[in-house]
Amino acid sequence: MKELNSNFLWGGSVAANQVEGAWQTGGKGVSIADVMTGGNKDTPRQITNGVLPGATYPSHEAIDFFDRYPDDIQLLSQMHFKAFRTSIAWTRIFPNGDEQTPNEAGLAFYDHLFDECLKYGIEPIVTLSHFEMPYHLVEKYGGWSNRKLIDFYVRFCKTVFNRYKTKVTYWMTFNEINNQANYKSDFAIFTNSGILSSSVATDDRERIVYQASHYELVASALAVQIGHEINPAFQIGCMVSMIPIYPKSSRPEDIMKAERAMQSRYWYADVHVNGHYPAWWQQFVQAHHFDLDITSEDLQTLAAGTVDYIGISYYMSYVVSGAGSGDDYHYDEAADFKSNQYLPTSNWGWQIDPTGLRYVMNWLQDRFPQMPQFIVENGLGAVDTVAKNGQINDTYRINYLRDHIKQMKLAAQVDGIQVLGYLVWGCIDLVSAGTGEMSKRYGLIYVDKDDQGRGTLNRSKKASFDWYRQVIMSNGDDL
Ligand code: BGP
Repeated sequence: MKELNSNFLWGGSVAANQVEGAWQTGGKGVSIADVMTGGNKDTPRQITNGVLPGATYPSHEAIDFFDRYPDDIQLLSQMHFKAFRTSIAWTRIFPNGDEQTPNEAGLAFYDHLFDECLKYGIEPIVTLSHFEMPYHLVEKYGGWSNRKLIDFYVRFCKTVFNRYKTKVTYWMTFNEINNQANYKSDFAIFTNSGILSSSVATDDRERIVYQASHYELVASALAVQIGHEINPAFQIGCMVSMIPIYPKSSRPEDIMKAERAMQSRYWYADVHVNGHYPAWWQQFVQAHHFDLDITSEDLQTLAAGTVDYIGISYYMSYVVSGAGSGDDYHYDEAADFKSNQYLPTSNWGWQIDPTGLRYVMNWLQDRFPQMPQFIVENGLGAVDTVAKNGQINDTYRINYLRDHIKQMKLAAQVDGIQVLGYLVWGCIDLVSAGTGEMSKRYGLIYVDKDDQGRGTLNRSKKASFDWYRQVIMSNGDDL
């Protein structure tokens, strides 16, 4: 079997709002993440106006990466990381989002962070927007339902592209942009589109999310063009949450339903990569009289701003069955997704499916044959126990990662897919995006903090730390 490239980007990823804390330091403004309470797997996080009495805001301190990043990056370098993905908190650079002038203290923070990575030969990989838009843009403009957001986002991108053009090569425009396809989820439309569900009539939600998605896609395409003008060597990708949706049986209705659910979740990638909307999408918005604001200039922008690679997050798969709305592109994640009898489930109900990773990589390859793929998130959220001697034996995590890396290697080595790299999500324990918990841990490095915010914040190595170092040093041979 052919080897993985010697410059394969092994490493890990985080997002600013899930690690940094220091939510008001250095002139930082309030972001979406800063007004979300904690929750757990049974109780959803609440979206507040930031003043809910007694609320805990897990992002306010997070794991204090803002102050501790030199030590943390040093730990990652001990695993021989080649790449480290984080996001730039928009609110450190433009605290409200609609200012003309950036905040120098915020810009300086990321200069130092990227320098620290580069010192160890670690490539910084940057997500421009990862569930952390300025809350002011939600309140004043209705988030991405407003066309004005395009200008604000583009100004932010231009500023950071120029500032870090000699330090950062790999960028992604929006984290998991396609999650808002699940427009019935309050969490999805708040974190992706910056829209408060309370401000939208239920029967208008879908239209508004399509409109917001269009503005985001235009903004992404503009960012790609501007980025390439600033530095032609930039590699600017999209980022799509890949969850394969399988038919529950061989019934043709189930198969059609699964195919349509896939189309409904992944048309965002069609636009990012092909530069235009798929035919079914155009029919669909017409048939539903959505009357979207899409100009001919927008369509030219989409065509001119196609991405350089597809970033993928991968955790699980789902199953659907065809009873119901098979003739329409509507699908409802909460109601339609069924469990798969052949797969085990994580403590948080995510169905573990390593083969599904190879499957979605092939699915994308068939759809976008020339596009390199980059696995920018994969990992297991689990409860870790610290033994009396201080050891954390996370064999379940090692098994999960090993099984997924094996499938990723088959995709690269047998199926001929160009894979740029593989990043373990939450390589250091962090605040869960979905639940706000600390106890849903993904890390190779343990952080002493619990769901109530208690703990020393001390870092310690889990068993997976040494295992992953060996994986990287052997370029994926020694699993
Ligand atoms: C993705 C997000 C991440 C991340 C991860 C795990 O959806 O891009 O921000 O947190 O999933 O999800 P969770 O934190 O809910 O376990």
